[in-house]
Amino acid sequence: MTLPIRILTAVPICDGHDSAINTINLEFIRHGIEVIYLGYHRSVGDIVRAAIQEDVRAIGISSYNGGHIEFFAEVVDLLRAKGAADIRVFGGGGGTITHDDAAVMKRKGVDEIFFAGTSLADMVKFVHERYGKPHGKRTGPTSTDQELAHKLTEIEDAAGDPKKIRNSRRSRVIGFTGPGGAGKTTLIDELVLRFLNQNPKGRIAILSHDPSVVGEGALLGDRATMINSQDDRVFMRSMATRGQAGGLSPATHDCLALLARWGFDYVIIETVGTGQEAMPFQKNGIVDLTVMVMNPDYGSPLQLQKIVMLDLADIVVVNKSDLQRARTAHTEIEQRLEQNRRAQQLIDTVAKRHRDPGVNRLYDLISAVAAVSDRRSKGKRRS
Ligand code: B12
Ligand SMILES: Nc1nc2c(ncn2[C@@H]2O[C@H](COP(=O)(O)OP(=O)(O)OP(=O)(O)O)[C@@H](O)[C@H]2O)c(=O)[nH]1
Ligand SMILES: [Mg+2]
Repeated sequence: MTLPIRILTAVPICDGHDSAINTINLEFIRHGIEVIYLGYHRSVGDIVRAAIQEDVRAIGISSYNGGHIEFFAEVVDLLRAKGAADIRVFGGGGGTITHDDAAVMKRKGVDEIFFAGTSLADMVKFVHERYGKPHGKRTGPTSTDQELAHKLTEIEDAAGDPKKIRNSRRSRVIGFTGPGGAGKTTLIDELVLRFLNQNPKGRIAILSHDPSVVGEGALLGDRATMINSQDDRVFMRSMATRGQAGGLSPATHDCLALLARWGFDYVIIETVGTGQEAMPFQKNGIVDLTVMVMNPDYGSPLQLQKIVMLDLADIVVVNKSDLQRARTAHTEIEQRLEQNRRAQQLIDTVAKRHRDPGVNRLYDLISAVAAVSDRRSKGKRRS
């Protein structure tokens, strides 16, 4: 089976023209390409960091507001400086990039520039022909992030042939799940902000999932929602489920095992938006704490009865508490959890609000649980 091509797409800093790249992303994923979309208004540093962590074969940049000669060249130069010249660069910008500009850009190391009037089919063909082959043998990684990124690619591409990564975990692993659009990524990004502020030397990893069917492409869009996580102390990797139902990918377990012994303080895992029957962390045995993020608009209490994760989660979050139905949702979910007779916590949050007290409470709770499990494992080691 041919492995999906992974590429990163983005729009440069001070540029909000994302309509072209949104159209192109859709066309790419329809043709089997996995696109990690970083969003618009992105700096050279953010783009290169993301491309290295995601270990993509190429970066597609869509630029309309000028400065493209310098911007594309800076991306190429920074990739080279980081020992990641195997990640190629291409892009377009309609009529704002002239043929003369494109010639200069190519001399500076850009593979291709697409002009106004190019068909989407031609761009898809280019990506398949130019970036169809996996990275060949690469020179040794120049950073631990790059080494980790290469290893994750090996694991992902060998999924189905598990490598049996040793589960000798050093990090605390927190699993986030919940229905599509409930606010999982926004919430994780806010928790990351608190972690970075309180741990000046700490590092955190995020393994984030979006759905895909075997042999088809995927839009891996969680990075576009992240603001605080665009930081050198955050290692983020996006994965497509590649045909596996239930919210995770066939390679998740091994990737998670590797991340968990790499030396991060926390590893956070986000599932795809899940349905009523999903129990994504049951088989993994590697998650310390599970957080179920709910949207207040789930329907009626009858729907709540059917959601299996509400029996299993350690913490249930009613996000979007700014919405009108949130109060009712809190009461209904509280009643649902009482039937479980377990010590589950219920927290209301507004993840999209800065300094939200609910998110603070969630952060404190996660830190407290982590501290208890640290003490326990230290105790075990001593005895
Ligand atoms: C749509 C549009 C907008 C929309 C943007 C909506 C959105 N969310 O993207 C709105 C109205 C919001 C807008 C706003 C502005 N715009 Co405007 N906008 C355009 C417009 C009309 C079309 C661009 C477009 O999306 N084309 C559709 C794409 C699919 O086709 P294409 O451009 O021909 O691209 C082809 C290839 O290049 C390739 N391609 C493009 N990108 C990529 C990337 C990859 C990876 C690949 C493989 C291929 C590829 O795909 C296409 C295939 O045929 C252009 C004018 C024009 N006709 O180009 C101005 C234009 C880009 N805008 C312009 C300006 C100045 C602005 C504003 C500053 C206006 C203002 N004063 O407020 C703001 C800035 C917005 C911001 N925050 O950055 C100028 C830029 C001038 C310059 N650079 O010198 C232009 C050229 C208009 C003009 N002639 O003055 N704009
Ligand atoms: N009103 C409101 N909107 C929010 C809140 N938190 C997140 N959102 C919005 O909800 C939308 C989805 O947020 P995400 O964080 O991408 O949700 P998600 O659960 O990660 O989505 P998937 O990964 O696609 O399942 C975004 O437009 C957010 O801005 C909140 O507390 N209140
Ligand atoms: Mg998400």
